[in-house]
Amino acid sequence: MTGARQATAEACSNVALVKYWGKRDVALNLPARGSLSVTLDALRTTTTVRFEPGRDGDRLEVGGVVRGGGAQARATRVLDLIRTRAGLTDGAVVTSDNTFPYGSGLASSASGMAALVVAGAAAAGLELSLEEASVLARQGSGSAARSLHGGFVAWTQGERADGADSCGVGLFPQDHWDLRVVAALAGEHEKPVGSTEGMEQTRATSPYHQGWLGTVDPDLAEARAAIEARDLERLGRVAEASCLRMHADMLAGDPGLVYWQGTTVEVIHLCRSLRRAGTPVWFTIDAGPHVKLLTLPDHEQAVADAAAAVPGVTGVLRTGVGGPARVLA
Ligand code: 2P0
Repeated sequence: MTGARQATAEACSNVALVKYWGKRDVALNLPARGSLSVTLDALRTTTTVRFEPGRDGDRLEVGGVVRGGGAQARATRVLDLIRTRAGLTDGAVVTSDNTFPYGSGLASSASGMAALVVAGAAAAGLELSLEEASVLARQGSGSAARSLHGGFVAWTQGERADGADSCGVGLFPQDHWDLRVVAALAGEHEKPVGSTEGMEQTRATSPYHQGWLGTVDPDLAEARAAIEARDLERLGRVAEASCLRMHADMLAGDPGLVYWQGTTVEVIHLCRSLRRAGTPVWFTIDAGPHVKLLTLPDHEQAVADAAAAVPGVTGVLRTGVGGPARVLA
């Protein structure tokens, strides 16, 4: 092979409406249950991968800063899968930029891994379906499996030991429903425990873990039906329930995991008081302090203004439903 091979791709982040918390295989990032998400249009990662002949090792730069440690190891894990498939041995230079804060608890690993796989595969000359790309992205970060598709996406639990059937599947496309998500940022707090470690800690020590897992399949069916019917009240109820049950499971571990800050709780109460006053708005929270508020276009501005006024909220991001990951160049 002569010369460098290069491609650029973009992918959107996602937020789970029915959560993933617990693995059946840690090395392959295989989930104990499925999950369901909406792709987030305004939260994007753009990534360029360049395989350089003779280069030893990979170089990862995100937002102009060279990243080592776990971030680089995950990128290399995914690039190795691509190199093996393509019969390549060259190291890669990866440059990546986000439209939202990196490592802020807004799922930069989901859009990051999805964009890395799509750019890496294109640079290596591999033609992958979105499902095949999802299987590779999943091995970098579980939630990335859902960021290949646009719209509303299921990540299937799968049954195979090799994980080939555990990938993101598009349920409803981007234009199915104009749902809006307002993210209320509850400051910059270092994550006490990363998701991978947190899930294992919860699985090993929480007496509620089997109870949590038992809620997921019924919630998936309910969320899917609610999205199909474009029924925000129905979707909001199941999304809040899934979120709170997941956090109950985390809290019940030893030691319990507390990802919330005081501001997080204040935004929960704001959401419910807005709802009592007639605004259609429901919340969900991931492994961090920020609160994502689910609403409709006519109410997005009022929800964003109310969230921004909560003491401790350091910023508000607004987004609609995003499209699939794609090659740009
Ligand atoms: C989710 N989260 O469904 C859940 C809800 C956080 C809380 O997926 O270990 O970075 O790489 O598979 O995907 C965040 O965890 O974890 C996550 P790994 P990931 O969105």
